[in-house]
Amino acid sequence: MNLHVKFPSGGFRGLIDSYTHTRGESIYLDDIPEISGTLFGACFDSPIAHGVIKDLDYSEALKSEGVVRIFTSQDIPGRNQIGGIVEDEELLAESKVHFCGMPIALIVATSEESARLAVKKVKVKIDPLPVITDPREAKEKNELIIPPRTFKIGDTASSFEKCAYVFEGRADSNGQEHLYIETQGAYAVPSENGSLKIYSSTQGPTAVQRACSKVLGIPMHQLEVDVTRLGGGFGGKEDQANAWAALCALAAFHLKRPVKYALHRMEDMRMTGKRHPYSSDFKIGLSKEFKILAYEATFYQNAGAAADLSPAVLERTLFHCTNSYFIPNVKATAYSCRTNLPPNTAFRGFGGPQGMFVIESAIAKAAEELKVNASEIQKRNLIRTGEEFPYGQIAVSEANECWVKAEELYELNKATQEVRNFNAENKFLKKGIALMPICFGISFTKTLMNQARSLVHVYSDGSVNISTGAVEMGQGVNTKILQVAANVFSISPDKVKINSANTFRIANTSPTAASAAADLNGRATMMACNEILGRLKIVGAKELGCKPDEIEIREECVYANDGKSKLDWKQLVMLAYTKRVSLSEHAHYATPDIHFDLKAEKGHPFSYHVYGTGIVTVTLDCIRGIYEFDSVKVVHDFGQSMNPVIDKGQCEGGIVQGIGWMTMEEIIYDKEGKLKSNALSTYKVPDVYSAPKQIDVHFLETKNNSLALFNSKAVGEPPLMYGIGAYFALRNAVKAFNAGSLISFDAPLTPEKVLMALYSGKS
Ligand code: MTE
Ligand code: LUZ
Ligand code: MOS
Repeated sequence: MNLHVKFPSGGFRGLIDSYTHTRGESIYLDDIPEISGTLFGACFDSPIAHGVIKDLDYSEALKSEGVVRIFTSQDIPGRNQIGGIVEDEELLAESKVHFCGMPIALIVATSEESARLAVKKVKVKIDPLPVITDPREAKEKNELIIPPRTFKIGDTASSFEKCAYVFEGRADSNGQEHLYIETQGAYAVPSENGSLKIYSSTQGPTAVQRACSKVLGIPMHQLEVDVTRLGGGFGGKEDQANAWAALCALAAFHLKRPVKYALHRMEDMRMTGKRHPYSSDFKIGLSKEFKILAYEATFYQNAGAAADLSPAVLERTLFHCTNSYFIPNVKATAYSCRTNLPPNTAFRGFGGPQGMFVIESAIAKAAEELKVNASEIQKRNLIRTGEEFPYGQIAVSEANECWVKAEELYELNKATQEVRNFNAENKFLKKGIALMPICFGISFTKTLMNQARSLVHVYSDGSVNISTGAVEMGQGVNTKILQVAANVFSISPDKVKINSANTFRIANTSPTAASAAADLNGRATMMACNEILGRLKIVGAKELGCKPDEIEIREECVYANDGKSKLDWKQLVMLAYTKRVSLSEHAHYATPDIHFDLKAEKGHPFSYHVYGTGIVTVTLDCIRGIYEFDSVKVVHDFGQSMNPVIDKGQCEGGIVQGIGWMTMEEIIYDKEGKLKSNALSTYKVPDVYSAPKQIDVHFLETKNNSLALFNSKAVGEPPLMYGIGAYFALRNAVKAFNAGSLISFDAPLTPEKVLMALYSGKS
């Protein structure tokens, strides 16, 4: 493996997986060599969104060629329950179905084709029940997943009275298909005494282990879950990989043969949940000087038919409902509404983007009514260090730094003037520009999840092997963990290998999520490596006749009191081994100082916040309603990036994914709860042609990041939220063509909706 740079201190660049990725040699679930005798699963899933199962007839399917057995809820030896936060989700439907795509039976056959052919021969009679797809309707009918939650600071009612301006409105954002390149899937292999090894495309190996343990009714110690890497997760495999693993495990458990199930794209789109659509009401009050004095919001989250992660997503919507602004009086209430859609789930940003879209809509509404640029209001209200978020945490803010730097670096005044000039000169082409400041809290909002472990082995040849609970899904976490070991030991990256995430090596892992995997698992790795290094120093000191703290390893040479010794890394390791000193360590890290009181809805839930400012510019064709994003220019708070190539990639990917959510990816369920956008021909994600023509990422170096790994702030989710600026840039372009447009705050702003908006409100 050529890693370009021998030592990390020389500036480590890129991803360790690049080599095998580009050669097509990286191993994903479907690349695992199949053991002979492997069987294949496929689900018969509900064609109806809500109803009572009257009859299930799979006699024809059983006779179908290659079919070995068909499993229903009756075959579950443990509990038919996969709900994580709330126990409200059956693995296989018993008497009722709650959404189109809900698994009813698992067909196991000798080939994938046979299994899928047999699925078509299953007959079901379902007495339909009323279908709810709209979260506001669910709220009216009191169909709530959990009781509503409210975050409050100050007193909104009395402050609205003091405001010079008050505006109200409604904002809607739609869901988003994860569209990981690798679909969901699992492969369960039985071993002795009823144990199983389960390969799963999951962000949460322990979540899979727990779900399988519950379903099979066997202890977790019999379930080895192994994850080499994912072809993307984006939150979609934080919780929703469990079902497929549990189904494979169920079949393998009964049949004592390996069983695999990798979903086809359309099955995946139909059966799995997505980003939560939200419908929200807002009320914003400003002073004469455009200070936001009061803000109220009510969020209706479309949770789908079961809780899944919705309560946690709901919470993050509240945490981020004021984005990067300080507002002294806030009251935000959120309802998690049960509908008859597949349970919606984690998706990059985890409810944060939905909350941020609403405050940005409120600001845009105010700006439009007051006939000023939204940026006038945005800038005046950016949170400052020492100010308080509605949930009680005191900000250590980079919001102003990012904004001011973006203004200067990207010559905002000039850019704004250019847009104005362009619009004055062009009748049917209009440009729009918008600024999007972001603020995202790093840590799982559930405090207990902020823990991780790392198992480090140094072998007698000086090579190092590391296991953590972190799952590599293209975000580069393995590279960052490798950098930690290479750095602490001061050895070549070639000497370090990162293992698959495996529940027998690392127990009780939190999912790789919340952008926190490198911080948590990297810290644990740093602790383990430092522990081993300490032992090596004692061995070296004895050998070289000095004190342990006088020993240093630099680029694989051992130094005593700054003098190069006769020992190198390999010899030191071998010496320790011969002296019977342990060369392995298992370390545990728990983020310090975070807490949250659920009764008061106050606390200090995040180890830190990530800030940034993006400037989005778009050109709109006002005859066709189509558009191109000229540029997205951001100043992003990276702390001190430990791997600029990875971090820039995360920014670019996040931005394009955010733009997709806001402008073109349109999930459509009909009134009966059937997914109409159920294939890549009807669901459009950004391609190279629709990605912005230019993306600039400026690395703002900031301090105060001692809880970040090597002071390098978490980067996985925050950049997605720059994409929200795309909606507002596009909206501004529409308004430049038709100031009286009746355009609503309704994302995604697809070309279709743009075209309607361009000519709405005109007589
Ligand atoms: N990047 C790639 N290439 N693929 C992914 O699936 N998931 C995102 C982000 N970046 C994702 C990604 C999400 S939702 C999260 S939470 C983080 O990566 C998780 O990894 P981290 O904690 O190591 O940042
Ligand atoms: N998952 C989770 C997350 O369980 N808790 C979180 O706070 C979170 N945040 C972002 C993404 N996933
Ligand atoms: Mo990311 S939504 O935390 O998997």
